[in-house]
Formats: sequence, C-alpha cells, structure tokens
Amino acid sequence: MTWNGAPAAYEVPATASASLTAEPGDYVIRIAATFNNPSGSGGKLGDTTGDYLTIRVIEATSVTNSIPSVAADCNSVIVDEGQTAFNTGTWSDQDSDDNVILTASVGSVTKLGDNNDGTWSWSYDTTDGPTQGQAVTITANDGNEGVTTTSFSLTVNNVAPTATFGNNGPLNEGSSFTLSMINPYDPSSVDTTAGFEYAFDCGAGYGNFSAGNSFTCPTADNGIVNVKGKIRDKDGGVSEYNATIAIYNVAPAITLITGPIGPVEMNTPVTMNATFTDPGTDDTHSAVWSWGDGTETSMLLGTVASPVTGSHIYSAAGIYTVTLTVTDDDNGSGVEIYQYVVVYDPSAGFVTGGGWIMSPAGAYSADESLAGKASFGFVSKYQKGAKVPTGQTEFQFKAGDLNFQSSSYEWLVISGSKATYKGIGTINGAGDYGFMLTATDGGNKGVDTFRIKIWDRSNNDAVIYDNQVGSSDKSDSANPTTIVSGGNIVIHSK
Ligand SMILES: [Ca+2]
Ligand SMILES: [Ca+2]
Ligand SMILES: [Ca+2]
Ligand SMILES: [Ca+2]
Repeated sequence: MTWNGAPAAYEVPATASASLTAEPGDYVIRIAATFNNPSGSGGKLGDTTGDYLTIRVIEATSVTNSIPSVAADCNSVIVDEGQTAFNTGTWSDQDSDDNVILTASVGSVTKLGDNNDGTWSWSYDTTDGPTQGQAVTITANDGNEGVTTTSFSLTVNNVAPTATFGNNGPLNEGSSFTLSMINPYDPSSVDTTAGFEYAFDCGAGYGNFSAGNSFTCPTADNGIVNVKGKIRDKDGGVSEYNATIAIYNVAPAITLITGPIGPVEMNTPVTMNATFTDPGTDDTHSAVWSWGDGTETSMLLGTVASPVTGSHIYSAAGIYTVTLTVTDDDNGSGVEIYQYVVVYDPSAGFVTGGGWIMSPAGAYSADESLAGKASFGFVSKYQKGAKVPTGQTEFQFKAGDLNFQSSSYEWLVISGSKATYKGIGTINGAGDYGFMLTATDGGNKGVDTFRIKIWDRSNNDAVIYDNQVGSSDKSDSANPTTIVSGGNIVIHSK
C-alpha cells in the first residue's frame, strides 16, 4: 500500500489536500494526529488563526489475503509406460509470511525456493499406459484460503510386449514342428500381471489369439516354411516375429514286397505287390519294376498311392531278382529287391551230376578250418505236366562228417548250360535243411562247375555249408566258381 507512491507511514499536512492510493481491498489504518495551536489558547481547532491538525498514517495493513500463484513449465508430458514422468514449474505468494503447500493430484511434487520466486519439481513412476494418462493438477495452498491450481496433461504410451520366438526345426516332412514364444517381457507391471496372448502362423495364415505360448504345426511336404508369431498385451500392443524352417524330404520306404513263392512256368504272368510309405502326404510318386531280364515297367502314381502292383511275363527260364524303385516328386527314392522269381521251362530237359569237388576252407560253418574232398550225385527233372521237379541229391563232405540227402524239390531252372534247383532235405538223416544246387555243364571239352548251399530251416536259415561262401546273396544265382575235380555234370536237352 502506498500513499501516492510514498511509504505507508505518511504525514499529511492539514493544509494540503491528500489522497490515498492502494490496491483494491480492505485495510486497517492506524493513524496519529497532532493539534497545532499557535495561540496556545486551547479551545477547538479553528477558533484561533493558525490552528491546524497533522495526521500521520502509522500503519496500513491489508485485511485481504494474496492468493498464491502456480504454473507449469510444460503443459504436456509424454512418457512410455514403466518410465518416470517429470515436470517443473514456478510458484509464488505475495504474502511473505504464508507457508505455501504444493500438492499433486498424482505423483509427488517438491517445493523449492521462497515465496518471491519459488519453483517446483514433479515426478511420477508410471506402471501402465494408456490407463494412467490423465490431467495432472498441482495445487498451491497458502493456508489462508488462498488456493491456486495449474494443470498439465500426462500421456502414458502403452509399450508392446516382446518375447523370444523359437521353433524346433529343421525337421523331416510328415513331422510336426512347434512354434513357441518364451521370455515374454513388458515394461508395464500391470500388463505383465494381466498376462499376454499369442497367435501363430504355421505358414498358411494366423490362428486366433490365445493364452497358449506354443503351437504345433503339421507338415505334409518338404520345403522352406515361413512362420510367424505375435505377442499381445491387454492394451492391444503387439510385437510380431518371423522365422523360416527347413522341412526335409523323406524318401519313400518300401515296407513289403511280395511275389510268387513257387516257380512260375515261363510265358505266364507274374504279379508282384509292394507297399511303401512316405511321410510327405502331399508327395506324388513313380514306380519302376525292374524285372531282372532287362525289361522294366514304369508307372506314375498319385499322391502316395501305396500299394503298387506290377505284372510281367517272362519269356525265358531263369532265376530273376526283381527290383522295385519308388521315387517321390522330390527325387527321394526307396529301393527293394525280391529274390527270386523262379521261371522254369518244363520242356527244357533235366540235369544229372556225379563226382567230387575240393571243398575249400570256410565252407563248413561248424568248422571253417576243414577242407577236402566232397562228393555229390544228383538228378533233377520235371515230369511231364508237373509243376514241381523230382529227383534226388546226395552230398557228402567227409572231413565234416556231413551227409546231406534231399527229400523233396521245389523248383528247377535250366537256362542254357546252367541248371539251378532248390529243395529241402536232411543231414545225417535228421533235421530240416534247405538247399540250393547250381551246376554248369561245360560240355565235352569245358569244365563243369558246382555249388551247393545248405541252410538250417529250423534255425533262422543259418548257413551250414556253402562251397562258395562269402558270395553275397545277390550272386546266389551267378555261375559257380568251384570246378568239378572229378566226374561229370550233364544238362540233357530235350
Ligand atoms: Ca499397458
Ligand atoms: Ca504394454
Ligand atoms: Ca516331399
Ligand atoms: Ca517324400
């Protein structure tokens, strides 16, 4: 408060006209007055020339409180959830004695400085956006009913959660792979507590969101699969990941191949059947039957398409190995052989033999050190109209005390100068043994050859004797290598 710009305590001469200037409001004014009486006569003011009154304002006190002021430096604060939001501002109060209290509608505010030029600092640890976005009010209260507020906007952005996208590839076609989303993280503790949702794309589009953080995808073919996964928080914040998985082709596997068990007369159809598997259920296949006589039958199959059947007519007697190859559309192949298709010619004649060979070491499995002379004698022929040949076979390896005698025949094939036949018999008058005898007739000037292989039918076909031991099964039908040392083998043409 001022008197015309002068200090509040002011002396106003009685002879002057004086005015008071102050802020609008109510004031308590304490004044002092001095009566000037030059004549000294006393009496009333003005009854003597020269009287005047001096009035002095001693104190003028406003009875109206000044309200505090408060303002924010920044009227828009934006943070990501999980971060601490900050703002600053100013405050003041003209009433130097007032103790101004600052409060915040959310978070905490700290008052700095004094009533002339105070500042403040505000902070708030956010835990969830956008929920915690709001108008923040800072209130200054001087304790004398002087209350002033200022507001600023707080924006809390939601942050998308993250995770580690995993899979168990690469793998084979037909197998399932699993997509997973582990180690989920969200800077919002509230979002984390609420839990996340996941969606997966096995390569053909997304499925629905659910709480399951893994997903199993079947495969039907090889290739590179582009997979994706998403994690989502309660506020719709989404992170997406992708990966590629290599799916390998699996070659088809032939599980069974069947054909004629007994001998087949030449020029009659032979039917073979096979089953195969391929876990690539989208694969298509081709099959090739290789009949063992230089001819092949190829066929295109549809998707998978097991079983597969092939048919063939042999025009020559022989012992044939049939090979089936199944190939998928990704160049994976499975191969299986069938041994043997025995094709006979009932009109081809018969075979007789008699003599001995030098049995080599290793031929007799019970004692591989044994070697020496082994004698044989046989006859084998088809009787007219019969499918099964008849005859007799004797084989004696003295060093091993091995006396084999046939009891029945299964088939006989005479092909050119070679005769092969198969049957069963006994050793030293007992047991159940299979045998196969192969002999070539060298004619008048050439050498004859002989091989006999004997196995135990009651003991998983364990080989008992083979004078061409070490030859693989595939060469069972090859010409013998053991020369007949004495005697003769004769193929009797019809
Ligand atoms: Ca959130
Ligand atoms: Ca979030
Ligand atoms: Ca495939
Ligand atoms: Ca395949």
